[in-house]
This record gives sequence, structure tokens and C-alpha cells, in this order.
Amino acid sequence: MFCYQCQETAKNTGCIVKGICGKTEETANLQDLLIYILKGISIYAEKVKEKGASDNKYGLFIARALFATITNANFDNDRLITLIREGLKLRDELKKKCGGNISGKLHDSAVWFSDDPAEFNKKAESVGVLSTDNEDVRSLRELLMIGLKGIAAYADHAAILGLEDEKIYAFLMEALASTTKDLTVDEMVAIVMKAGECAVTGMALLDKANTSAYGNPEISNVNIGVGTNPGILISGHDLKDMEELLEQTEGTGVDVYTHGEMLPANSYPAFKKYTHFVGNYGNAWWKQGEEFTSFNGPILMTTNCIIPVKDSYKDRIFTTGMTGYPGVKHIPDRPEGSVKDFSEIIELAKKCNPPVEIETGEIVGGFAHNQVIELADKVVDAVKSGAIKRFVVMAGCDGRHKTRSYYTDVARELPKDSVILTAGCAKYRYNKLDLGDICGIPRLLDAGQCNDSYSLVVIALKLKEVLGLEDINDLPISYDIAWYEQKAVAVLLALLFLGIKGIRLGPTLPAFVSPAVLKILIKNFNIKPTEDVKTDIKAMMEGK
Ligand code: SF4
Ligand code: SF3
Repeated sequence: MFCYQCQETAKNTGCIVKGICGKTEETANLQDLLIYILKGISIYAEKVKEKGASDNKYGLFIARALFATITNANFDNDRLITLIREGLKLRDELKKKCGGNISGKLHDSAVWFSDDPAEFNKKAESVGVLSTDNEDVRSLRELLMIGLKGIAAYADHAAILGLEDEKIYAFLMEALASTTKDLTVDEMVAIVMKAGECAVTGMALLDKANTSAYGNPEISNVNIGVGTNPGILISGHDLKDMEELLEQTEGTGVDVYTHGEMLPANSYPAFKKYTHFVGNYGNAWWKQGEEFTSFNGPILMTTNCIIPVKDSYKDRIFTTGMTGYPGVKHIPDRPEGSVKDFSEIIELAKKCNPPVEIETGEIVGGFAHNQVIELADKVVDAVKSGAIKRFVVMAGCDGRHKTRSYYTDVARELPKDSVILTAGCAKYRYNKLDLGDICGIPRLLDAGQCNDSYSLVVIALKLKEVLGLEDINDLPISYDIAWYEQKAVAVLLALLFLGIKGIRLGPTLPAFVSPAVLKILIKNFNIKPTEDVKTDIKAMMEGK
């Protein structure tokens, strides 16, 4: 196996024996084979489209399958094999539609499963990341692939809520197909930038899907303590699952709590109305081992990040959507026109003890674009009067590495006339600190999930307009982004596409960026690695 798609990759070069995330060699190889099939589908789909026919079912399948390969999403080989089989069917369907006579190594070689692990591994190796010899070509192809995975996840979420955009699907296919072609560096860079544009479109689509279904997030105090009833803990990013779980648990005597990236659900009007929605339990994904144990009740994982399941809760954790874990019960997709059936989880919850309290108090959320723009006058006054000197965007992911205390220290030590804008699970490094406010504006504004980084872009563009600035880089905003998995890469590409320069990226630079590609990123965007806390704060406050 070879995988270097996340920030915790072994030795910051690549996982080659087993994933640090727990992914086995077989799972990694199945994911490589699945991506290979997606490339085949894309090549045929492009040809079929040339003939004037297109169908969203191919694009949606690609989005869902890519989502299944995101870090900490799906460790279940059986489900990956099912996806590969479905993919082969779709590929053959398209092949038939275009006459079936496209030549090339991707099409002519049959993809198969062998009972012989050596054969199987050889097959996966021949199509995996390292099958591209040239380090820089590989780097650009993988930067694209990894960004595509993030875009795909957001497209799937939007589709679940009924919004699809043919252009996103077309781009996923164009980009996947491009990785099989001999392109120049400039052509590859151009398509990576197009991925940034597509990431903006995808996040905007998901924002529209979320807010039209559940209302605009509003400033909310979120309880982090516990009640006395048994509870269900829901994690991940899928708000449709949140909706259906809240509906089905109402009046059952079972409470609902969020974990990790589901925290922002506490700020949506459609969810806040439920009295049995108690608040948020725990922290970011990597703390789930201990926090799921002390929660006592069932846990529903709607998307990434699920980590290797501990015995202490293996009988009460469930996956759904594109997540999967061997031996863990999977709640099937909703039948057309109907809802998912969470009754088994609810019945189990009734037999469980209430959660053990691990924290008390409240955190404040709900600062998505609509809410912040309502405060625009106040914010602009504070900027003009000099009460707010700088905004620091600290969106992204959290992770296990000790060095991530950097983000806690930055938040704590930033001067009191600065405001932090955040989104994604990176916030758990500082969202329980008492950072105070500036003229009634909290110094930490949490826009929501990682996809709600879109809100931060809308806020920045609004500020640019109100302050009458020419260039987005003239705003008093610095970017100190924490990345872990592929959605954060999609967000990063979106920021680059919008022309944002001087982004700090940490806690380490991606292993999939080769020295030559890094040079391109530095030259075009002045991307830089995080340094020590004091140096970075000083530079950011000076606008550097
Ligand atoms: Fe390694 Fe990350 Fe890939 Fe898991 S997802 S195998 S930790 S690089
Ligand atoms: Fe976190 Fe997994 Fe990325 Fe949506 S839950 S931000 S890491």
C-alpha cells in the first residue's frame, strides 16, 4: 500500500505497511482500485457527453465513491468491494453507450479480485499513487485527487438535501480523466485551480442546501454538560441524518447530543427547537476513544472521522452514509421518498445509562455569513475605529499531533484587538478558552463545519465591499489554516482560487506536495509553513 493523503501520514512521507489511521493494506488497495474504476467511468462519461448525453447518476456515484476513500470514512472492505462492483457496472454501461472501442491501458485491463493476496496487491500497486513515476506529476495529480475528494464529500451532502449541480459532476469526471493524460505542468496547475473554483461552487451549493432546509445558523449558546436521560451521540457532517434522528427521538425519553463536526447543528433554527437536543458532548474526532466510552449511549457516525473502534463501545456504535467499519452495524440509506430508520439505535439508547459528565458550561456558535453580515455595521465600525486590528482565519481540521497545541497558543496569545474566524473541527483547540469580546463582538466567531469555510469567504468579500477595497489581500485578515484530511485541502484550493495569498499551513506541509510543486505554490501564492507561535503572531499582526 501507499497512502499519503492526510497530515498524519507516516514520517510525513507515506503510510506503506498500515495506515496511522488504522487503514489496513487491503483497505488501502481496495480504495486505489475503486479510484481506478472512477477514472475509467470518467473517461467513458466524457466520450458519452461528447455525444450529447449525460446523466447525474454517474457523477453522484463518483462523488459518493470518492467520499468513501476520505481519511477515517470507510474501513469496511465489503462495502468498498460493493462500490467497486457498482462502479464496474456503470463503467460498462457507459462503455456500451459509446461503442466500447476506446483503447488505452485503463480500459483494456480488466479489474478483478484475486484470491491470491500477492496478485491482488500487485494489481492495486499498478494503479495506485506510485504508479505515476515522476514525483512532480504525481504530486500535482494527487493534489488534484485529494482536493476532489473534499469537493465530492460536499457534493454528496448537497445531493442528500436535494441539490445537485451537473457542473460539479462534470468537473469531477474531467479532473479524474485528466490524471490519466500526459499534461504539461501548466495544464496540471490550471486544473488544480479549477478544482479550487469547483470547491467554492460545491461549498456554496451545500450552504444553500443546508440553509434552505434548516434556516440560517444563529448565535447560540451550546450546552457542553449533560442531562439525566439516556442519550444518542451523533457525529460527522450529515445534517439530514441529524434532522431525522431528532424527529424520531422526540417524545421517546432519549436525548440527542452532537460530537465533533456535528457541533454546528446546535445553531440551526430547525434543530434548536427540539427540547431533547441537549447540546454537544466532547471534542474533536481523535478524542472519540475515551469520549464514546464515557458517553454510555449509542453513537451514530454519519461521515468521517471514525477511528478504530474500541471494545468499550463497539456494541453501541453505528455507521451510516459513506462511513463504514468492519463489524459495526450500518444503518442503510433512506428508501426513495422515505427516511432512515433509527429505531434500533433509539431502542438501544433506552437501555443505556445517561452520559457521564466530562465538562460543564457553554460555548457560543452560529457565526455563519448571514449572522455575521447582520452584525456588519458593528464589525465595520470596530475595524474603522481601530478596535479590531486584525482577523485571523484559523479554519480547518484538528488532529492528534502534540504540535497542534500551536493553535491553542496562537488563539490564547493573539493580541486582544484581534478576532479569530473559524470553521471545521480545528476549533476544538481553542473554542473553550475565554477569549472575551471587542465592543460586544466575540473574539472567536465560529462559522460551523469545515464546509462553512464558505461563510468565511462570504464574510471576507462583504468586508472588502463595505471597506471599499480593491483586492481581497488588502483586508486586515491573515490565514493560519490547520489541515488534516482532504476536505481541508478542498478548502485550501478554494482560498487559492479566490486569490488569497500568504496562507500559513500547518502543523506540517502535505507530504504529497513535492519540492518543485511547493516552489510553484510559494511563487504564486506565498504559501508558508507555520513557524513558532510568537514569530507567526508578530508577522500576522504586521499583515505578513
Ligand atoms: Fe496514512 Fe493518512 Fe492514508 Fe491513513 S489516510 S493511510 S494515516 S496517509
Ligand atoms: Fe474534522 Fe475529521 Fe477535517 Fe470537517 S471531522 S474537519 S478532520
